[in-house]
Amino acid sequence: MRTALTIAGADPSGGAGIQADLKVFEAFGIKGLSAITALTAQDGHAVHAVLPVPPEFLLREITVLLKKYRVDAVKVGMLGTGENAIALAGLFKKTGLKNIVLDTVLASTGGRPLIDEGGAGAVKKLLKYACIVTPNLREASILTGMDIGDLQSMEEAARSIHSLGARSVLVKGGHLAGNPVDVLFDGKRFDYFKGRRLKGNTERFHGTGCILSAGIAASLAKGRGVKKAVEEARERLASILKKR
Ligand code: PXL
Repeated sequence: MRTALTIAGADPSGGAGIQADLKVFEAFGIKGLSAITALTAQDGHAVHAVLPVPPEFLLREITVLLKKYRVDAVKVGMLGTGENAIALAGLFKKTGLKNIVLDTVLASTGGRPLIDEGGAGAVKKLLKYACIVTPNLREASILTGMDIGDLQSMEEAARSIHSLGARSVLVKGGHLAGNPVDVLFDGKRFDYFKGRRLKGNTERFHGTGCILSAGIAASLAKGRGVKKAVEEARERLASILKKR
């Protein structure tokens, strides 16, 4: 059975993090494995507290799984600490894991940091292992130091993040005004994925980045190419949002 591993934070409210990722893997018909980077206390609206796992323990969680299972794709989400990011970079270098989807989670929508200070710099060390990286506008702006407010600056940010080592970059336009567009850049060409602006509160959109990146990983695990994986993940996300 095709298998994907999520390396992410735990969300007791179930909408984001490993809980969301495992549900997505199941919906794609693949086996889901998980390694928890941090516990959170949250209620679907706001994150109240974060307790990261030490890097040695995170590596232990993963290496135990890798001894037993063949992993076809990996989704990386919230890391909790820069130390965890650096530990993962070392592991990716050693193991040569493929189809790594990097969701550069830096803060919750409510603004609570989901990685410690300086952690964003450590997350950059993971870019060269990523088959695809999926920053939202705020994260793309932090990774590049650019102001991003329109399609042209999204394209420039995608080029800049690609030059940092990620093979494909999906800059998500959900936080732009108007109907959102996601921009995919593979180093050669741009693809544009247009959506419709949906109404709702933070709870409706909680975990959408997690669901999207997990869907991409699941689709890659099934052997699809990057563009097709983004399409399938977006379709799955749209059907989940319809029911919320
Ligand atoms: O959506 C970002 C995110 C990722 N992972 C976990 C989270 C959140 C947002 O709250 O709690 C565990």
